[in-house]
Amino acid sequence: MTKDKLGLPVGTTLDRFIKRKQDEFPFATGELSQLLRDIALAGKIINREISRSGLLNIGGAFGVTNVQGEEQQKLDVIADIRFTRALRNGGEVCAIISEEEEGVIDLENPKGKYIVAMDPLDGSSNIDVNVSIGTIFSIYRRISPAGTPVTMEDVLQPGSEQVGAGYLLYGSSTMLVYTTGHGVYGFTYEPSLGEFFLSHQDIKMPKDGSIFSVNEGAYCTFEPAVKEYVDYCKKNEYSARYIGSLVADFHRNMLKGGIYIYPCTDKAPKGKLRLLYECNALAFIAEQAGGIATNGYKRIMDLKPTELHQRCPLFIGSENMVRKAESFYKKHEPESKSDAVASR
Ligand code: AHM
Ligand code: MG
Repeated sequence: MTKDKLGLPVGTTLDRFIKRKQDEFPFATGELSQLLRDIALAGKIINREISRSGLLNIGGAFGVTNVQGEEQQKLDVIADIRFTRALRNGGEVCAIISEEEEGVIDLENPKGKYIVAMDPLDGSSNIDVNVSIGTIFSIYRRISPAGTPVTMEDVLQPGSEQVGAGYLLYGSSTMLVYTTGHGVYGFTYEPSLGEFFLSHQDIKMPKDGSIFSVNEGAYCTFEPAVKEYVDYCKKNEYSARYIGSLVADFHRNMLKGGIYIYPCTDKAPKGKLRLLYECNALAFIAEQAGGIATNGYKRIMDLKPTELHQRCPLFIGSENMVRKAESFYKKHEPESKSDAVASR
């Protein structure tokens, strides 16, 4: 690959990169590659909507709540429609699970081999205040034969069965970061050319770090183990950084070294984040980058989902930091096991 004076790969577009990767797998049929292209296209469209949201009447609440009881923002709904449309038109996906829809969305592509779980616009509370937001996606291969109706077994697969996962980050620049289980690659969007270019090759998360990201507003209601870990971070003068957009907090921590925590709280007794379309995707990326993701006790990708919008606590980031956080749970295990473990 040609490199410029800064040592950066030059001229590798997302399309070219996907094609090159596909050629490395002799039996690849190209469908997963096309699916990634469809996601990138939807990402470009959302990026366009977001970047001019202050000018158009697409900010603010839509006036209804989603299945989680959360107020839907207009951009949440627009992103959901755009992604669903791109995946329906692509033809590789037979069904979608979305944060914005209660049930499984049947795309009426009976031949589609893949299932996508997605949060079309994550960090909704930041949409109207010009702060980074993201899109998260997880890709599974269906279990039932193509051409038959999609089953709950198809959509409730553990994260370890993902064949791909990624996110779009709409930040100071727009990025697409994804993995298909062979490392993590990041592409930065060049809006004047309408292309994503490879900018972050084979991303590796530092084993250790000094950033902790947690909403400390709920500190009083954290489990003792979480309180003690947060106190430990403060005693060691770690930096507290919390954007309130999971993708943005995760991305920063992956590049710089850090831990993101969304624990059980009084308001969110089982955690706030959703296993299928938030935790699993980022867990796959974290592990591919050398980090880890747990619910305090168990590996996120080993959890067997039982419902579409299932929530779980999340500890994700640099390996040594997450292991340290887990060690506080181990210390408290005898007293916290019955209630905390049961809820996991
Ligand atoms: P959303 O999917 O409705 O946007 O909620 C998920 C978001 C995450 O991006 C973020 O890390 C978290 O919720 C923030 O929650 P809180 O405001 O409780 O700290
Ligand atoms: Mg979300």
